Amino acid sequence: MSHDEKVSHLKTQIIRGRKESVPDIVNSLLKTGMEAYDIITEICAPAMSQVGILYQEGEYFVPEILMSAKAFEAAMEVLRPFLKDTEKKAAGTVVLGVCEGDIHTIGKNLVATMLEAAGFNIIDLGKDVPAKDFVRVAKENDADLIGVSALMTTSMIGMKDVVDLSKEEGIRAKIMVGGGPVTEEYARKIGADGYGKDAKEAVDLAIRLMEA
Ligand code: B12
Repeated sequence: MSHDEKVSHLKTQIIRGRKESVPDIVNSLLKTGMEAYDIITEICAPAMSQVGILYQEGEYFVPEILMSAKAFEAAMEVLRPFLKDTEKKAAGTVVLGVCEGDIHTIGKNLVATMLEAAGFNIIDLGKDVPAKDFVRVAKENDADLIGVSALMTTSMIGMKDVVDLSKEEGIRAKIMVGGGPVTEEYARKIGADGYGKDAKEAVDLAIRLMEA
């Protein structure tokens, strides 16, 4: 199989939710010298976007999405160790989670992995996290940053609660937000300290906020 064929094969297998075949293709792409980060951003993430389109078009339902999510996770399991930088660049504690009412964890997990690779200490609160938990855990751990993820227009309103509550409680952690429906403009409107459109931007932003 040529390199291009492997790339398109991996994308197809994620879209079809064939998790069994994923590790072998990912390993063979790594052997060709493709960077783990590029495999994620150029193949795996676009495959999940395609799954979203198929769902929107009524072609896919939740069970199909879940199979694709598992195939994506199978790729991440192979790739995660390759993302770890030996030389830690940043130091800081980030409390990370998905807004209340939202169970989309894939993007948040990717952000966590990339931040960890950049040297951050991650406290992962998981999914469906109430605003008060973000703030309480940030306070208890004297966190530098709070990262809030939301994938639905209905859940992203919870981000404003995190911002408002952290101001009320006077905690020092800066707040960064991201996820499908979130925009730079929305982040500014709710008074968050920053917005990142993907995991790479999340890392750049976190480093910037630490320096500020
Ligand atoms: C996978 C998926 C699911 C899976 C989630 C599995 C899991 N473990 O996460 C399952 C099947 C469970 C699911 C369920 C549902 N889903 Co869904 N799902 C998706 C899908 C197809 C892909 C999301 C994804 O993983 N993308 C890949 C990752 C890598 O990208 P990402 O999440 O955007 O993350 C990147 C950036 O956004 C950013 N980022 C993310 N978080 C953060 C945080 C910070 C701080 C920063 C800086 C950056 C950042 O960096 C990430 C990495 O690069 C999307 C479609 C789409 N296009 O997004 C729909 C989608 C999000 N789902 C949708 C819906 C409607 C649902 C359901 C209501 C369906 C239903 N009828 O039950 C339920 C909701 C359940 C709930 N209460 O949350 C809608 C939301 C529409 C809306 N209201 O806005 C979407 C957009 C599909 C659609 N087109 O209609 N879903």
